[in-house]
Amino acid sequence: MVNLSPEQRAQYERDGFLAVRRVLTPEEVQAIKHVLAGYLRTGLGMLRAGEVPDTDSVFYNGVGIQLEPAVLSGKVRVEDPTLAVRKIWNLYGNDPLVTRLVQDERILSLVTAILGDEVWFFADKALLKPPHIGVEKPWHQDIPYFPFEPKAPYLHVAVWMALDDATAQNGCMQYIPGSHQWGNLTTETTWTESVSHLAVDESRIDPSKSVLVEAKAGDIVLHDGMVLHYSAPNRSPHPRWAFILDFISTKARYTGEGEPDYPVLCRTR
Ligand SMILES: O=C(O)CCC(=O)C(=O)O
Repeated sequence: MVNLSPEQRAQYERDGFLAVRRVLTPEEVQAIKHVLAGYLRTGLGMLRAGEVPDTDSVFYNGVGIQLEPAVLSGKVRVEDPTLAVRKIWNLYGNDPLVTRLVQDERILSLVTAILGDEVWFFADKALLKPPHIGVEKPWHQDIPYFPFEPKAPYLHVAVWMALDDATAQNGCMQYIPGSHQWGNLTTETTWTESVSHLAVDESRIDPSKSVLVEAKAGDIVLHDGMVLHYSAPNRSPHPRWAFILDFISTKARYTGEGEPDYPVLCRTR
């Protein structure tokens, strides 16, 4: 169990994000990386033979794997799948370690301290920013991506786990403090080569107000679904792997088809 102090809670409510240091052990970080690398090596084994998929994403046993644009376009040839991928997602229910992690009491205690006793687990994804070619994630808010209303603060928490040390050079997270209170600024779909994003009204963003949150492997950064956030391209020789879990308060209204079939998780005591 990880308890947030009153100061940490107040900081999260004021800024819309909060770094919680040294939550995962080095062994746990290595175990998650090992799982991800296993899926990448199996799902993208073709790279070793110099073959590149002709689509942006491939699926392996229900797990999605999205190539970095530079690899997909052939601009850069990478044979090692762990150095070629932008994103891998949907491991919950496929991999036992990730399935356990989603229900880990340290994670759930952090999430329910913010969202209340009952939450939906919505999604998992790892963003890998390989050395030299990892693309930026433009400024955005998360909730507008998700089939939930209202687009308002304190209904979604992202649990962003550093699996490598994340620095200004390899693309650590950046936030505009307090912007979770600014309403829905999402405007249109934009593209970074083959990768689509929901962009926000850039005139509202003053990059000089952005706070870089460097993190050591094993640290967690929590952020609200409405806070403006960004990560820069990785121009360094070091990878920047992060694993992200998205949780939604069951007080939010589901706007997708039928009934939501996301697992409902409760505070552990
Ligand atoms: O890890 C990153 O670079 C971006 C993560 C992000 O934007 C998110 O979790 O919404």
